[in-house]
Formats: sequence, structure tokens, C-alpha cells
Amino acid sequence: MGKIAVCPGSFDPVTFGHLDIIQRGSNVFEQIYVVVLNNQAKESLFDVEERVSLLKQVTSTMPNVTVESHQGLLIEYAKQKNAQVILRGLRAVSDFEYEMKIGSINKMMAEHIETFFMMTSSEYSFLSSSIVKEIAKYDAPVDQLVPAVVASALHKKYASK
Ligand code: COD
Repeated sequence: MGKIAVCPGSFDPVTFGHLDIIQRGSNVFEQIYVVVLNNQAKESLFDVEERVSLLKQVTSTMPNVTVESHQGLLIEYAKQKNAQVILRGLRAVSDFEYEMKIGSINKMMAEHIETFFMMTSSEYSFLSSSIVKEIAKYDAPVDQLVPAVVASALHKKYASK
């Protein structure tokens, strides 16, 4: 199909929910650029370099997935990469309003770039980085929610706080 997609997010940190979207996207698009951006509304636990490093480790077996970070607007990054698609995951109705807003703004800024939504796999519909952080903070196991390397990074982070 020869299409390039950008898969943007905070990824603070990457979860099995994110990985599911990236993996399924990589079966559809020729190339996927996973990009770590700052979400103004969220304060992050991991810095951008740490988030990129974790994402690179957990996507290392996917040959058409590249992980990068970007400081500015998502749409500028998508243009730089000649992407035709912005790929987002949808979990619940509660995601819809927010996604509608950023999808419309991005469309206004670049008419030719389309936002595609992929529905979450049902086993991950409850899963978010925030929930994972909440659990890890109390030193409870998160192995069913994130890859092992992420679980260990979370426990190290909270142990040093
Ligand atoms: N199942 C399926 N999908 C999931 C799951 C799950 N369990 N968990 C997360 N996802 C999806 C999300 O729906 C999203 O599509 C993606 O994974 C990333 O999620 P997050 O939470 O890590 O990322 P967000 O929503 O915080 O990312 C917001 C951006 C960083 C993309 C946004 O703030 C942005 O574009 N910032 C840059 C500045 C900009 O361009 N602003 C203008 C547009 S608002």
C-alpha cells in the first residue's frame, strides 16, 4: 500500500496497549514513525530520552517501525516525514471528544494528512500509562500491563524517588 504513518503519543511509559496499536499498524502501513511528543496537559514521569529508549527496546523486532522524539507540533513532524496518516488508538467513548478535537485541528493545519483510528484490543481497553504508574507507585506488579524492561524501569524510578 506504500503509506507512511506517524504514531504520536506521550508514551510515559509505553504499555501493551500502545504496543498493540504499533504492532497492528505495522502490519498495515509500509513505515511507521512512533514519535514521543509533549502533551501540555500531562506532567511526565520519564524524560523524553528515557521514553524513546524504552520504545526502541520494545519495538526492536519490528523492522518497519522507527522511534523518534519531536519538540514542536505533531503536524510539522508528520510533514517532515512525508506521512499521509496520523495513527491513533481509541479505547472508550471518553477518548472520542479529545481525539475529535486534535484530529480536527491537525486536519485544519494540513488538509492532506488524515487521522486514522484503530480500536483497542478488548483486553487493553482499560489500560493507560496513568493506571500503570499508579500501580507501580505502590510497588505492586505491572508485568501484565507493560513489557518487562518497562516494569523494571518503573520500579527503579519509584525506588529512587
Ligand atoms: N489501547 C489502544 N490505544 C491506546 C491504549 C490502549 N490501551 N493506550 C493508549 N493508546 C493510544 C492513545 O489513544 C493514543 O492514540 C496513543 O496510544 C498514545 O497515547 P498517549 O496517552 O501516550 O499519548 P497522548 O494522548 O498524551 O498524546 C497526545 C499528543 C502528544 C499526541 C498531543 O498532545 C500532541 O500532538 N502534542 C504535540 C503538540 C501538538 O501538535 N499540538 C497540537 C494538537 S493538540
